[in-house]
Amino acid sequence: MNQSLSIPGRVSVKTGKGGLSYIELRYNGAEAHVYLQGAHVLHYQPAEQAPVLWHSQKSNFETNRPIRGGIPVCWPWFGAHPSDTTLPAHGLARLVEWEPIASDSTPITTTVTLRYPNSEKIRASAELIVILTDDSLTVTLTTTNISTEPMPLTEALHAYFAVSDIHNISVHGLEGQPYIDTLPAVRPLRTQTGPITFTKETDRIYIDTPRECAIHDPGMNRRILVGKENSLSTVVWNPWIAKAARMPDYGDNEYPEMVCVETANCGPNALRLTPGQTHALTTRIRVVAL
Ligand code: TA6
Repeated sequence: MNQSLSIPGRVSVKTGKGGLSYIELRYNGAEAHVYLQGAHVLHYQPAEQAPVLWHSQKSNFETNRPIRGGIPVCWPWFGAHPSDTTLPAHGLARLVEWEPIASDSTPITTTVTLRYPNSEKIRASAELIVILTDDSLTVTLTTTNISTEPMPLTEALHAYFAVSDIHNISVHGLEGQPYIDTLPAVRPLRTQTGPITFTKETDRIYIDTPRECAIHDPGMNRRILVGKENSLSTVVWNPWIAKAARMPDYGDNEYPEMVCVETANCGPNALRLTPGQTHALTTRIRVVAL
């Protein structure tokens, strides 16, 4: 990142894990780290709070490989590619280095903007805007269809949140919502009854919901609020024991430490952008007392 984007005390470029570069955002005791690799927000910590995002101690930190944790950008498809099994799960965005193109500081915000490196593979441009305030982190992924054809789009800001113990937390805000249970082969549609609690591998796509979710964590005496704009899918995931053991970049005993609550558009909420259309997906993360 060229130094002209640095803002003393607010925006700086540093060398992080695996020698990868990241941008440190600071404001009024809060901080966030955005790795250029994948435009990947790895760390977010409000003042006087424990880190809000989680990442695996076994994560890779190499170009062309996804980072396990933080907020992976799943784009321009979520999950398996709809027609080409040779393509990586969750798209290409998280595998390449994005270019930081702008930074800004105001009396209440610190912001950085990164641009996806255009490629012939994807006839779309994308930017990620990360805004830090003293009590929130807002991440917006904008997509513009630069082709002359309609563009199918599924996407997620696939956030991994740090929790005290998966056995003792609950996720609120999706009560009564339909969801696709992705674990059985037939991927049945079910309806959420009450808050979400966790006793086994959980991998659900809640559909047709623009609602804010709250992760209630008594062990850390906090709620993590996951607000969103222009998103109708919310993905909730914990791999639990067996799947954790199958993932080389995820520790066997790490599953109690995290839960994913992902701001997305996928499944029946998939999008189709007309030529020239721009779409912005936003997640807004805040921590409040329980
Ligand atoms: O968001 C849930 C999910 O789609 C799970 O099925 C699991 O595969 C997770 O994403 C992680 O995917 P990744 O490709 O990062 O291992």
